[in-house]
Amino acid sequence: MRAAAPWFVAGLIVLTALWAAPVAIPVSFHAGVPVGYGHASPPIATPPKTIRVNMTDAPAFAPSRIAVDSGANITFQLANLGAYPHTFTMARQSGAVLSPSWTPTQLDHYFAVNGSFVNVSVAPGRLSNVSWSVPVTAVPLSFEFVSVVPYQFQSGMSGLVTVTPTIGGNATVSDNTTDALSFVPNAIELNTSGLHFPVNVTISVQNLGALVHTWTLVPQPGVNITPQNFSNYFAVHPALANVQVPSSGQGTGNFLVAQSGVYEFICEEPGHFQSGMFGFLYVNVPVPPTVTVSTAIVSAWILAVAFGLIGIGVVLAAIVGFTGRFPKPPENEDGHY
Ligand SMILES: [Cu+2]
Repeated sequence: MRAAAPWFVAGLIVLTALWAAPVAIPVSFHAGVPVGYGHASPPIATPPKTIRVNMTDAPAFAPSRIAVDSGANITFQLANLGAYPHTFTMARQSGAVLSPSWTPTQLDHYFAVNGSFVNVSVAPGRLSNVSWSVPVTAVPLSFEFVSVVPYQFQSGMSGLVTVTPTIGGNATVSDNTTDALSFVPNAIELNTSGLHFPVNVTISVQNLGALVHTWTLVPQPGVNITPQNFSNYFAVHPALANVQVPSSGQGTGNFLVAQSGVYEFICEEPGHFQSGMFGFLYVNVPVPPTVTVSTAIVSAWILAVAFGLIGIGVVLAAIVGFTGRFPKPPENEDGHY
């Protein structure tokens, strides 16, 4: 047993080393390059707007076409210039087309089921003010308005409010390029919470080196392009931003971002993307706090330690083999094991 002990110890060390070597210990640490942060601000509020709409016995609204901006606060000033009552009744459903062939009952039924944004009855010769908060939208909307007094809509008393999307806010993002063919930072976080899309983003890119670069942003979130396919990709999906970064200078650009997500940006100068010149713009997506790097480096480190342990084991085994034994184990006080 005593003779086998050193080989047992050496074997244990080797087994430990072999166990450690292939284990990919997940090691993560903060990216060497700090994360950049964009800054967002709301748009300048549009002042409340008063829109006068005349109601006549034609019967008709004048004007019958009204254009408003997304999110605006509107006061309709409804003037009944006729001898009959009229209503200003606006549908809640964008794009809904009300049919003049409907009976008054069917028209009432439509509004009873679908609701209305505005529904005001104005007596002959009277003026009525009603306020309306235009929905916030990133796409155009349209709402039909009619008079629900029987047979007025059926006789043509209708109109249309169109809503134009507006920019929900502004943001600035900055980045740097280096002659090491890298973006610093290569991860930029932009938080636009509280704003609606689209958000107008101004990007400025400072060149910290002499080589010219581009800061070229993919238009679709969640898309990863490669050095091999990016030319074809941009041919089909025009870049959202393509900032030319002059030597030792600054390039600026502007783009509208329409939705949250992770957008990749690259340098289009030949070979730069391939050399690692790319990064990501995180719109309302937190930048992962840690970046997991290749475990190859970690494995190499563990291998070095493992081989060190093997070395110690071999030396220990050699010593034991040479001297024939381990140091004598300490004896108990009473001399027994
Ligand atoms: Cu470049």
